[in-house]
Amino acid sequence: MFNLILFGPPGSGKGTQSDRLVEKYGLKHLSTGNLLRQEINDKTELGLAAKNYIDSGKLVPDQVVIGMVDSFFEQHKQARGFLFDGFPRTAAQAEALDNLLASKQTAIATVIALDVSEEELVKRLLNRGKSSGRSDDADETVIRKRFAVYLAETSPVATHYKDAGKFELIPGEGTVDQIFESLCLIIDAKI
Ligand code: B4P
Repeated sequence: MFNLILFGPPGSGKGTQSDRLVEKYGLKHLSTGNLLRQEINDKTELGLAAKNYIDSGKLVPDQVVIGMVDSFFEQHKQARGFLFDGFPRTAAQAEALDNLLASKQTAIATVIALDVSEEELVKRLLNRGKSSGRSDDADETVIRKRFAVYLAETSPVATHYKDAGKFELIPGEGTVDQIFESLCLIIDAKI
C-alpha cells in the first residue's frame, strides 16, 4: 500500500491536486472536507453537527472525524493506497491515523506540504466562494479564523511528520500543472 498525505493551509490547492493525483496513481481519495460536506448535503445528524463548526471556521471535533475516517477505511479495504487530503488536521488525528495504518500493517510513505502566502490564499478562497456556495469561503473573517486555527491546531501535524523524517515542503504558487509536476517528482521517487 502507498499512503500519502497532501498537507497545507485552507485553499493551498490540496483538493485541486488530489483530483489529478488519484487519477494518475490509482489511489483512493480520502478528503475529510468532502465527506463532511456530503454529510451536510444529506442532512445527517453528523452533518448537522459539523455544519456549525465549518460555518464558523472551526475544526470539527476529532472523535467525529476519526470515526468517519475509520469507516471510510473499512469500506475501501482493497485500495492499493490512500491519498489523505485535509486529514490529519490535529496532532490527535495524526496519532489516530498512524495507529489505524499500523493495525493494517501499513504506514504513511510521505507528507507533501503546499507552501502558499496568506494573501494568495485569501484571494483564492474569496474567489471560490463566489461560485462554490461554500459558506466558509464567503466571508473574509471566517477565512482568517481558519488560518488562525490552522496555525494553532494543524501546524503541530507538520512537526509530527518532520520528526518521523517524512515531510517535504514544495511551492504551492504557480500554475496547477507546475505544482502537479513537482508533486509527481517526489511521489515517483517514493512509490
Ligand atoms: P477542506 O475541504 O479540506 O478544504 P480547504 O482546506 O478549504 O481547501 P483545499 O486546500 O483543498 O483547496 P482547493 O484545492 O479547493 O476543509 C473545509 C472545512 O472542513 C475545514 O475548515 C474544517 O472546518 C472541516 N474539516 C475538514 N477536514 C477536517 C478535519 N480533518 N478535522 C476537522 N475539521 C475538518 O483550492 C482552493 C481554491 O484555489 C480553488 O478555488 C482552486 O481552484 C484554487 N486553486 C488551486 N490551485 C491553484 C493554483 N495553483 N493557482 C491558483 N488558484 C488555485
